[in-house]
Amino acid sequence: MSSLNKGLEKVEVALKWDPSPMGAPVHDLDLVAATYTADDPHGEPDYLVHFDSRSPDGTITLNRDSRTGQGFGPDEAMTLELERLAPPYVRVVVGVAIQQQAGRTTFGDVSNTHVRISEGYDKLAEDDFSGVAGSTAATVAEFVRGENGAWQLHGTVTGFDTEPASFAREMGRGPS
Ligand SMILES: [Ca+2]
Repeated sequence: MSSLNKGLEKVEVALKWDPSPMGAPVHDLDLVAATYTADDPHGEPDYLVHFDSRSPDGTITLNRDSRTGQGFGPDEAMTLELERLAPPYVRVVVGVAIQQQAGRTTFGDVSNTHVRISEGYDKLAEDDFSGVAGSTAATVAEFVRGENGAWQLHGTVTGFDTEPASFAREMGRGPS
């Protein structure tokens, strides 16, 4: 094995947004990761990781969870230890869903949204969701295990228009 093919090992996805103004309904954004196995890489997720669901093997961790966007630094952050994922896992998709309460809330309604994907001090990608302002959810990263076993980051921010629960099931398929 050539070390030149070394892929991503441990990445972090960090999400920030500004709280809604005083008196307005709170904006609750959620990071969601879905894992896929080689049997069904674009179908049903094998498992999901989000605010009330953990990774069974501890490889994907939601380190920080916010329901309002208040505070300094990232409001939500997730660590993915890709190199520790068992061999059947070949794809992990990470998305952001906006909790829908009264009416329809899109990225355009939320101030200063920002997502950053990094490995150590290396920034791999970042986005401000301006390209998906009309969407209620979006995929932000797709990690794929190549034939040589190395994990790579693919894809860009893609908008969806679904509730968080259905988004988590559908996000691996791409927008319909
Ligand atoms: Ca949240």
